[in-house]
Amino acid sequence: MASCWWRWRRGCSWRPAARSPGPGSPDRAGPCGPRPAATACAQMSYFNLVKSLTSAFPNMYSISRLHHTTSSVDCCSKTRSGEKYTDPFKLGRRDLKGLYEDIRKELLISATELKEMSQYYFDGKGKAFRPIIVVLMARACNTHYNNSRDVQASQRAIALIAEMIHTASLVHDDVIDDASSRRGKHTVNKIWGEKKAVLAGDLILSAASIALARIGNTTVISILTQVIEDLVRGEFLQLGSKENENERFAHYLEKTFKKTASLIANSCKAVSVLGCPDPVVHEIAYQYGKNVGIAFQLIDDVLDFTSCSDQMGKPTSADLKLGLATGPVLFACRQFPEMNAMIMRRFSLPGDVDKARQYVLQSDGVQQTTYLAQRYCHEAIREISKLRPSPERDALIQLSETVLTRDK
Ligand code: GRG
Repeated sequence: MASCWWRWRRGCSWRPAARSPGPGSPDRAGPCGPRPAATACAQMSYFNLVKSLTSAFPNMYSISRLHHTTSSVDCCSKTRSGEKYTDPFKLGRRDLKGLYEDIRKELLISATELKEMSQYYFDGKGKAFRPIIVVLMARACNTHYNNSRDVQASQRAIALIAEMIHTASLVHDDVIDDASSRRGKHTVNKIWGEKKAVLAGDLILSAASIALARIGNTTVISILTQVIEDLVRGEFLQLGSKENENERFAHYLEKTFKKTASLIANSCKAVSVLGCPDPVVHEIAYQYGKNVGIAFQLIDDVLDFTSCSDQMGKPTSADLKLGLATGPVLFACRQFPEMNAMIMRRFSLPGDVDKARQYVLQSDGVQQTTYLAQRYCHEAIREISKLRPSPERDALIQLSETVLTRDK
């Protein structure tokens, strides 16, 4: 099993970037060339180590223990830059005071019902994962370029816009999936109905577009407009399925990039463009966001099998019920080929969902998906480590670990 996903990755452009991997990097064992025996061996034992760790401690996937030397403790770390910080969320939130009030101001419209609907999710209950990455990336790039750690108003606006695009897509997604709960409360479509929910999502998206236009930077406008196209294409990809196993995995990773990672990657790129003129830095910011974003979604797909509904604030096994074969299923199918038929019929026969869930839990699909997420996080860390040291850069390193250890 250790090498099977390399075959899937072949020909897939959504893999972690594999430019000049350093010694010991798992990317040395990539599909492009023969693997030296010692490296292959090291990778096998590394893989077995991760595998045994993840099966023994399903909630303890810390890559810092396995990969790199940043010491990582829960609430207070000495970072590579030598400064102390509490945690990436605390550090990021300093720049995000009043985030939701500011978003609600963007949505100040006269129609009371439309206003209530479009402001419904801006209640401070989301993780604000995207805005936090965005402001940390802004400060990390500003420091890298001119040693200024201040966040520009336009960069903070990108954090708001990213959260607004994210929320608009959640509102639309819940309509498509006919979802009843999100973040532990009823969805907009359940309260106000589908038609009004679609319009509320549109309104949030239009307010985000107005805020984006106000920044007045055409490069940034085109970067964030790409996200909207990707979200729609990603959702569309999810409606289709592939018969061939290799194509299926590539399709899954492309969908994952478009639905989840593109927003994070392009928001990171946008703040880097606003803070620094160097295209190399823009690429680092983009690659960090892309790799963290893919890892984030892979873990989301794992949590759909391992977490309980209360923790997630939405029903679990939701993906199977929607007919979706995510990472854990695709890996499990290697061990239980009888799942192929179920995948093709999108788990539509009575008992399919329960059977598929059992297969996944009996297989190493959860561990393999987690391992894959670790590799994307490792790549994100490799990218961001190219920036000059700063507390924010190190918080982004820490944050990529949080992606792996999160339980909601
Ligand atoms: C309106 C632009 C637009 C898009 C329409 C419906 C659609 C096309 C795209 C759906 C994209 C989508 C909802 C992807 C899911 C991404 C994801 C992992 C969401 C969960 O993110 P969390 O856990 O949520 O950060 P919170 O609740 O913390 O914000």
